[in-house]
Amino acid sequence: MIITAVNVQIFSYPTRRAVDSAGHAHPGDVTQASMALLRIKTECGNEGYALGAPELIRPYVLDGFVRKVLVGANAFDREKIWHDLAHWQRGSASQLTDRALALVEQALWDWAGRKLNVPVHKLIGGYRDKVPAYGSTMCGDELPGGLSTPEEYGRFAETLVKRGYKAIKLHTWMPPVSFAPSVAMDIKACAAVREAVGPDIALMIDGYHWYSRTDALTIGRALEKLDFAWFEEPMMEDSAESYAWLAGQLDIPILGPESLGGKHLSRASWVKNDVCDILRAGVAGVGGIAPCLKVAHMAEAFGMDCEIHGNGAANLAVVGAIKNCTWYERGLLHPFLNYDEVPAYLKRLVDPMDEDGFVHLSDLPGLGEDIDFNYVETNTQHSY
Ligand code: LLH
Ligand code: MG
Repeated sequence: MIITAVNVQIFSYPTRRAVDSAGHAHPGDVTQASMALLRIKTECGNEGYALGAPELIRPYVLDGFVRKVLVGANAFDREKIWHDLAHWQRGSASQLTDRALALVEQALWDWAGRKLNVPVHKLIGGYRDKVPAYGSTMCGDELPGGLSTPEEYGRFAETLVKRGYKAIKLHTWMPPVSFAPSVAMDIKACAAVREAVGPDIALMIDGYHWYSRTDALTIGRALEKLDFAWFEEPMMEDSAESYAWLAGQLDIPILGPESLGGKHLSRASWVKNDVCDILRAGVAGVGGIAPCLKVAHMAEAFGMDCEIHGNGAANLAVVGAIKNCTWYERGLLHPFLNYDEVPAYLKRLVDPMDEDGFVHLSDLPGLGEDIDFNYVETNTQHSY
């Protein structure tokens, strides 16, 4: 099945999510945002799709690398295509990112699923049809009634439990919030949430990512008393030594790495050097579904869990395909936003959750994104 065309459509859609000066999402006024629809077409006329940030797959990246590798290749040869693209990264002066690799590879999986009339999570594993979700909050803010105090986290946690969530992960306050980072506030927020939801809800924290070793140790010891399930990315992940130091002193499981580069290879080093207790990888962060599966399977071979980072169809497909991941990360959530609202460019949510907190895997062929192609056409800004 030879690939004949790779195209991108940039379209606009309304969003209530705004990004602060450090890149963290918060609620905002309704604005128009842009999204890229990557389309990979083969000689038989079938197409595969992936949705992502326009800058990832801008014309320079599409012409300079992606089309050169894909056009003329067999769409079933994902591993070969992925390695050829990964090779291009070295000579691309950092222009071809892991996230771009992931987007292209996702579209190839979507193509294969649609072509074979099978959901991708069945093609790549087929472990389960539903998975418990944790409600993953947005980072803390200074919006009254939002996530601006420990008490507000507590109240929001109660709402999430009523919605069905059996687990909650707090993203706490990070700069540019005026009082962030704050060890004391992070501990207070965790205590308020535990107090609000009682002992039977699993809790995790993903706080300021650049704490010192000693600050992280202080938080970790408090989390142990509050019976938290894991402690995520408290320090810069470039320092594996700091994580090994922390994990060596705490009983609470340390989870990572999430934002560290190095695809599946860096995760192998963390396992070999006993740097963490639970491994982490997300499709976008490690360069695709296949490298993400490699991480999860490696973790399984070492008796470790691998918690998949992030929401969305591709991450959900991986979670559905593996055994050693307990939760799907649903979010990011905020009291001012309704996550259950379907985005304008989709016909249904990719991760619908029932009242018992289970997200159901799609039975659609492909990745499970039910794209509203009429909406995309009507709102297309430009194509290339
Ligand atoms: O810093 C943030 O905005 C969040 O941590 C975000 O990156 C989120 O994707 C995350 O870490 N989830 O686990
Ligand atoms: Mg995280």
